[in-house]
Amino acid sequence: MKIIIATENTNKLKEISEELSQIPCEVHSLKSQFPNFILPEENGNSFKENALIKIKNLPLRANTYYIADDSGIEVAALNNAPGIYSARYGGITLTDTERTERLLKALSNKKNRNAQFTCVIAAITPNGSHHYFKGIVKGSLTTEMKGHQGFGYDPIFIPDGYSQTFAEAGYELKKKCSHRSIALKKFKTFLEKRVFPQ
Ligand code: ITT
Repeated sequence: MKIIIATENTNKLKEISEELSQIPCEVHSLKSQFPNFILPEENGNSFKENALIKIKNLPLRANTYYIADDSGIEVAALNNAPGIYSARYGGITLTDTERTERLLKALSNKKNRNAQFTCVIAAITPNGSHHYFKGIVKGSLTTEMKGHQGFGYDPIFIPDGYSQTFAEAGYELKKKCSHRSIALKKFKTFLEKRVFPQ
């Protein structure tokens, strides 16, 4: 069985591949299988819609599951922005660091530092059915960037129950409690029941 991951974000690809490495299947990036495929514009209104958009035009193949991740950070003091616009917050030309600094600036006079990361994994099965798996991790935002691991907003996010940002603690912490790990664990349970029944 093959799982093809549709993302242009190399950090996401690494995290998803690592999480799926424990199951008996081949895991491939979309680029390695369809080098000329361009991910469609993400013009949906939810994580769920945007996750499906990334894979819905791919050709169905026997024994092949397509998956895509749409994710983002929702900040309570900003009415849950940037949410589905997290990758574009501040404009598409910004680097991750510039984007994160911009978010910190928008929060500079805000006492409420609550935030959550959400991830929705969309999956298309070999027979074309669609399935969704959601993960949320709640936490709080720091007032300055801390740590150098991970990507995106990892340097300012401390998950509830921990004292370090995702960027300080690194992948071991994300593996335990991140939005992506939670969604992927649900996807793995689905696969185990469907593809590898006892
Ligand atoms: P693909 O669409 O190609 O998968 P992308 O990075 O554009 O890549 P999204 O549209 O889902 O993906 O945007 C997700 C953004 O949310 C991402 O670029 C980060 O800014 C942020 N984000 C999501 N998960 C994150 C995580 O685990 N750590 C830090 N930031 C994250």
